[in-house]
Amino acid sequence: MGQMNEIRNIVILTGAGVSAESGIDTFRDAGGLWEQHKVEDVATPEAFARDPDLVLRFYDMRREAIQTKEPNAAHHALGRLEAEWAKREDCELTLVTQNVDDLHERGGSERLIHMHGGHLTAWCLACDNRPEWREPLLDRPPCPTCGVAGKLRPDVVWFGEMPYQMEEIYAALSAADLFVSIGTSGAVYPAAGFVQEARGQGIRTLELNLEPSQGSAYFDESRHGPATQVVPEWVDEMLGGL
Ligand code: BV8
Repeated sequence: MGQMNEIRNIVILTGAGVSAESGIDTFRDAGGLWEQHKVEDVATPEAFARDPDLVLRFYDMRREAIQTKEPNAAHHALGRLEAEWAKREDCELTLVTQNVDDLHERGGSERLIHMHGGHLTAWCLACDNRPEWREPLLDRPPCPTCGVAGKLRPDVVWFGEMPYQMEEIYAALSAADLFVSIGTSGAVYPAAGFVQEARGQGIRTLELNLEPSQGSAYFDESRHGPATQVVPEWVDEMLGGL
């Protein structure tokens, strides 16, 4: 991995694999099927228009599930890396997650971009606010901001919708010395394209995943194993065994 001291700005991308050992199903392990639907067919604006109850039940079930889970050693290691990195002169760490759970926050990460939104805010289509939200949406509750009922949707980026904070992400990527992809299959764009973006700019790339992802060939280095093992090991290496 070359000299660690050359690495100042790091961009980390995580996917469902980083939360797998906390007991949150990945899209693959759940077979990507839910009630005989592929996630790509349920997580779309068209599906929401066609069968809002099906989509709301899908998200109510997952929103409830994540509130019973705990961050794992990988989340905590990334929180530790961020805290240590912040103490270093001219060093930046940006964590971009595709995950919609809050385990990175609870593992100590603060410089976090949820590019596909999150389970714990809702999006009111009447007033466009995104209030904190932990309850079901199936019964069409009123928006806590504007009071209009039945206009709250999951604040999650569906297939065909534009991911959040893309400018910020590309800005962080263009300033990076290292791009690390953790626990993602490399199946969904634009996230799956970040490694090619990094390579194109001559940025070092590392993959930490249970098994080779679809984009594995693009990485300078790939380490395979469970996130709770390979991520703390990598963080210790980056911190010089602090
Ligand atoms: C957009 C939120 C444009 C919802 C998600 C054809 C070609 C290329 C692209 C497309 C195409 N057709 C359509 C597209 C675009 C589409 C896309 O990429 N489709 C795919 C199916 C081909 N993308 C989009 O629509 C995106 N938007 O392109 O907008 C645009 C332009 C202009 C104007 C408007 C719009 C939006 C995509 C976002 C969809 N939302 N999530 C929700 O969560 O319900 S996607 C969801 O699946 C995740 O967020 C993630 O992004 C994606 C893949 O999931 P992963 O996190 O990678 O999880 P997965 O299960 O797949 O893999 C787990 C990995 O972990 C595995 O590798 C496994 O080995 C590993 N693992 C397992 N256990 C462990 C482990 N690793 C370590 N330790 C372990 N213990």
